[in-house]
Amino acid sequence: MPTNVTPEFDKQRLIYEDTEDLAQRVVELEKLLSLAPRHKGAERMKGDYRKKLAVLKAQVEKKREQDRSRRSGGGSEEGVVRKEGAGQVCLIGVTNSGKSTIINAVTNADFDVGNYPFTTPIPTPAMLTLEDINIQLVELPGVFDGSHETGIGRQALAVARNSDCIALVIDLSQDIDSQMNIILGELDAARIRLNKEQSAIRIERVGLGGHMLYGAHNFQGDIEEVKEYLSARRITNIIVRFQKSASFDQLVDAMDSSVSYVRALVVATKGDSEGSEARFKELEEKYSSRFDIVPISAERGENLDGMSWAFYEHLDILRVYTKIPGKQRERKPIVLPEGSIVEDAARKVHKELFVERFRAAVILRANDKIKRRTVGLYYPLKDGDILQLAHR
Ligand SMILES: Nc1nc2c(ncn2[C@@H]2O[C@H](COP(=O)(O)OP(=O)(O)O)[C@@H](O)[C@H]2O)c(=O)[nH]1
Ligand SMILES: [Mg+2]
Repeated sequence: MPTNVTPEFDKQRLIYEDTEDLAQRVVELEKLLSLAPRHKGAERMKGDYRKKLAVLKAQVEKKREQDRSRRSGGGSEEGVVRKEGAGQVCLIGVTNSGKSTIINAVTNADFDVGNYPFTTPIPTPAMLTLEDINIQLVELPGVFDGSHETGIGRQALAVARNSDCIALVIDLSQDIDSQMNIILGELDAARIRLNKEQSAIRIERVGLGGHMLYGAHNFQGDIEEVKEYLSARRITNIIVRFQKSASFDQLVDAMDSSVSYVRALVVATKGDSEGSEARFKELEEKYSSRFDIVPISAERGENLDGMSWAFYEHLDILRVYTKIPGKQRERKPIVLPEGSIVEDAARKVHKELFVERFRAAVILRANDKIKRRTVGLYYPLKDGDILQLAHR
């Protein structure tokens, strides 16, 4: 090889070549690339290694997928709790962290509370009424290190994956890090990503056209690596849009339909217990950049309203009240995803009348500068809007 390389590089090359385990090969090859010379003459060699790296990563990923589908018996999601109400929040935490007590405190439920492990062996729902809507709370069985490999744990995580929001319940009377590590580790193992931007990469499988990669400047790496990866996975036609800065790992996630993205927050409970203040501070220091953290004491009933509204906020929904001119608005709202427009509400009221024969809509916003506005079908709605629809 004409390229001048360092002795470290040569040594690493031997290590890499002698490594059999696929995942370890990836590690060694990445190390090798980091040791490669920076001058122009080495570009070609580095390019070859990068291609190899992409192929290796694809092989590792494929193997993981195979293992996964074998473990989960084909990936069917059994035991998912039927959703009811405006949205579902599931509570996940280690055993005895206080999940049942929280649910009992804000719903009519009467879950067993115990100072012994695994009081709640299956995902159990209860309804929280918040003003004029219902939010379904689901207690998941306590997680522990490796619980995703047990039947109960798998079932629990299947519920979490399908949920609208995950509340990480942290017991402030105990060590923070060990609880966080277990919960985050188990969720991660179940391929559930929390509060992650799903939209950094958009994937579209198409019939022809080859590898169409857009926004390549947003890819944190060599775009050739992406092409190699796709080829190694035998994907010939695909559109990949890098809409925001994204890493190779994010691409792998985006390609994998088994990864799910769920909104999450932390409920820090037992705020009445000894040492809870210091632990709460620690929790905030370490995790407030990733999660909203809501401190409560379920036993003393402290900040339960704050917690309930935090759930609401994390469901990313809005409430719209329809109104017939001259009458009071409807008491029960229509619940829609945030970002919905007049048409979405009209569709729920009566599609033929108010969408197909739509004439106009009036939005009443009591707290707005403009209290009454006439709008079209595509007008964006806000939480609390009162909506009058008129048809032809
Ligand atoms: N001091 C205090 N103890 C609590 C609080 N919430 C729950 N506990 C206690 O923690 C233990 C476990 O509660 P439980 O709700 O069964 O936990 P789960 O296993 O997560 O459902 C029980 O002994 C509760 O009395 C709280 O806010 N403060
Ligand atoms: Mg319980």
